[in-house]
Amino acid sequence: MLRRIDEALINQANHSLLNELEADYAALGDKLGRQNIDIEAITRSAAEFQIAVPSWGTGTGGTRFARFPGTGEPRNIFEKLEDCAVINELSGCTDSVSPHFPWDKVDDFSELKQTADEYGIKWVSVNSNTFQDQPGQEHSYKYGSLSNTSKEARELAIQHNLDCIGYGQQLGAKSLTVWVGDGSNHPGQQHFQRAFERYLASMEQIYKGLPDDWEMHIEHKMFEPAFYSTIIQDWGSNILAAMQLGPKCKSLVDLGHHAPNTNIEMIVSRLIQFKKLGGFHFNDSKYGDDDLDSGSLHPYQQFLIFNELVDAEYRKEEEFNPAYMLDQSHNVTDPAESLINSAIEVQRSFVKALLVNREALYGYQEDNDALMASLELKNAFNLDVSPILAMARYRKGAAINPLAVYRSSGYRSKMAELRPRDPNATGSGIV
Ligand code: AOS
Ligand code: ZN
Ligand code: ZN
Ligand code: ZN
Repeated sequence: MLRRIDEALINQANHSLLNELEADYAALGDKLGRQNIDIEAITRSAAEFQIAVPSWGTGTGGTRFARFPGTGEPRNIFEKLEDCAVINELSGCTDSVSPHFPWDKVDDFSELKQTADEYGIKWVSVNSNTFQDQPGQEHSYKYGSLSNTSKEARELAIQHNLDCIGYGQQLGAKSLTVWVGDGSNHPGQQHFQRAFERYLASMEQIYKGLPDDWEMHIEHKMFEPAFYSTIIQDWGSNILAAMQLGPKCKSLVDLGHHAPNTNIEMIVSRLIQFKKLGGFHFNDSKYGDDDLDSGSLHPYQQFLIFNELVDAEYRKEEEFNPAYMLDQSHNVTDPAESLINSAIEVQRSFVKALLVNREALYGYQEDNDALMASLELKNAFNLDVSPILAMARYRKGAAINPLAVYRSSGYRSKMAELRPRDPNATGSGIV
């Protein structure tokens, strides 16, 4: 197996932290034992939890105003993969990457797949991009892509999505994520129904091109880049489209794509109930699609989402297999550090949700005991599960303290030497 971070560095750092971790883990094990929770079972589940890294998240993001790249950033998909391998080696919970085309330019897919295999990294959901024109593009997406009034523009967008499926097949991925920026900026600019009909007709063509064992995930977003109306603006339009298209089409929930204070966990429950939950783009936000680091502002909301997910697993809900991905914009941090920390924050929400006593909660719900029901959740959320997360990492050979090892490895400054910045490079600023 190819490695980016020296194992000896991780082992040495782990060695110096192990006594402390074992003491904390034993204390937490005693505490959970008193609630009849087996810490070992929880740690095993924590170790199995995996979330995908978005290839575009490994570079510094930005806004329409500016982008401030750091040094040593990846310049192509192979270098992005290298950083993803680092993130996985240290966190132990990010064994897959979600690519974005055509941002990720690939000449030889088998070489890319082979390199990823050597790092122990899988390729998951392939993202298409019809929200910007590529140099020399014959028919513009200025007035939309899959819903454009121009047949030629729609056909171009359909073909690009079909191409993405082909790329994904070569990488071993099993799903296509479709997010479009289509919409309008002026009342009256677009006929809502006709635009949605055109979108659905285009998506039908893409659906027909899905291999039998593939899924297609539709991502909704309230606004931006269109500021008056967006074609798939919320989970309502999303699930309608997914239902119309067929069982292989499901909805994807990006946490930042809702109006502030939206009850996202309830949307998740509805999508689970109707077998339409395809996956997630995790991030956090205060105002709009800010793409802040996961769990940095609303950890309780993230926990409540996992409460629904763990509940669905507990009830053995059929056709329930959502894909977990991060989708964040790292504007002021080293993207690798943010991705390591965010993956662990999502894993933390999952682990806390495992601590909820489901049968007790159902009992409180039946009895309409609102306070005890809410405390069943809150008590799980309030527990510090860090020793479980650290022990899960340690046992898989990842780092007890991933950020400390990352910094002591000097990885980014080494990359600054190996990856001189191309002054003409365009960044993937939109996330
Ligand atoms: C855009 O806001 C969405 O979050 C999409 O997931 C998008 O494809 C991705 O963030 C890359 O821009
Ligand atoms: Zn997203
Ligand atoms: Zn977004
Ligand atoms: Zn995003």
